[in-house]
Amino acid sequence: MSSALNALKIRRKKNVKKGIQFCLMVCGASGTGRTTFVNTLCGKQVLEGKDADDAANAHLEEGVRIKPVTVDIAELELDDEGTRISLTIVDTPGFGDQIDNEARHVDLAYKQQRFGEIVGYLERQYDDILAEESRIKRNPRFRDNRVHVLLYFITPTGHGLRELDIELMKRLSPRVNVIPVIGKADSLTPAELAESKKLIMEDIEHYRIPVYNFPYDIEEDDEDTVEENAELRGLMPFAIVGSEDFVEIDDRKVRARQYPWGVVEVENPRHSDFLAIRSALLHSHLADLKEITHDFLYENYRTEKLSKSVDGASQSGHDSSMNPEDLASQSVRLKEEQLRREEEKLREIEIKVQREIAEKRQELLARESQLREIEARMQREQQSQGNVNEAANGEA
Ligand SMILES: Nc1nc2c(ncn2[C@@H]2O[C@H](COP(=O)(O)OP(=O)(O)OP(=O)(O)O)[C@@H](O)[C@H]2O)c(=O)[nH]1
Ligand SMILES: [Mg+2]
Repeated sequence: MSSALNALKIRRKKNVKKGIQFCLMVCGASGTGRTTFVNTLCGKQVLEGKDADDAANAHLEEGVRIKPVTVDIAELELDDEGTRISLTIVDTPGFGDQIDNEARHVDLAYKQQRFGEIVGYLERQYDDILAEESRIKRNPRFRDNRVHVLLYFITPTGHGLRELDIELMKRLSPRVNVIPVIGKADSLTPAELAESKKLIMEDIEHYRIPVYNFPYDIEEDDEDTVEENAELRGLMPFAIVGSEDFVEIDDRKVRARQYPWGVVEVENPRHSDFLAIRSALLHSHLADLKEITHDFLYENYRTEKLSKSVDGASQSGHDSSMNPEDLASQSVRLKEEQLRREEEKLREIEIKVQREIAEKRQELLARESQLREIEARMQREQQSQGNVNEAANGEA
């Protein structure tokens, strides 16, 4: 008992040491500043630049190219208590511009492959949990690698979404919390940026892309939450500026991009939404993103997967954008269905066993009567033999 308690305490301690686990994926076209953003967010070089990642991984099979990297960002002191976060970053291969230009005919296969890799990665993490959950003996070293949020980097074109963005975001959002961001936002003027943000949000609404939009309920949530979430929603898509360099401003070294005409400060809210997205991801909305991943996105995937295995074709094509109530009732229905099937199976077994018992009893009865018959015959034979002997004796 006490050793179990100790083990529990040690585990707790380890968890505190390791910090809260959180997993972020970045995705988008090549050169939109994903790597730079990740390194800016973590305050250190977590991901290597283009040359290293492309050359080294070019020969690997697809799927293997998506590799998570875990970094401890305890030193960032994200709130008063100094929360430690064990942050896992998943970078995805950037897609090139050939998609927009001449290569339209090779597009489809290329796109399917790229999209498949990313969606496949997300689903594999769910599969791993699903398998772990159904083990009798849990693997103590199992690591939950589900992705809690995906930052989708939109190219700073000044326009709305491209066809590719729409398609990919639509495919990703049933599996992960997607937050749209504009990469290298300093390449747009403030007016262009504002216009582009507006167009992108119109596209997201028009194409009904279920991005993570900092959900709130005016009646249920407290005033601060409503205000904070509305503010964050208003910033979408977040304007990202990242930099590996520091510039000295008023005796302070700040992360910034130095241009001949001036300095763009990463953490200046007038220059970028970096601080807002960082604090939403690592502080205010971390728990919500994890909860939605577990309670809704994973649950949704699980239901789909189980319903497929319960009765193949009839369930497979259902809409993954169902609302939570529908999903919950679907999940209950599925469980009932499974129970019913199991009961039916049990009943069948029972009937079979009873039939077998009845057959055996019949057989026994038949054997008994056979035995009785044999006995009677033997008796008769003995008797007639006795009679013959008596007669013979009489004659003699
Ligand atoms: N203007 C501007 N340039 C940026 C910003 N972030 C990165 N860059 C530059 O854009 C180029 C590409 O940046 P990366 O961070 O490597 O972009 P990526 O999306 O990881 O690119 P790939 O991995 O090659 O697909 C580099 O030259 C960066 O210095 C930014 O916020 N603003
Ligand atoms: Mg990169």
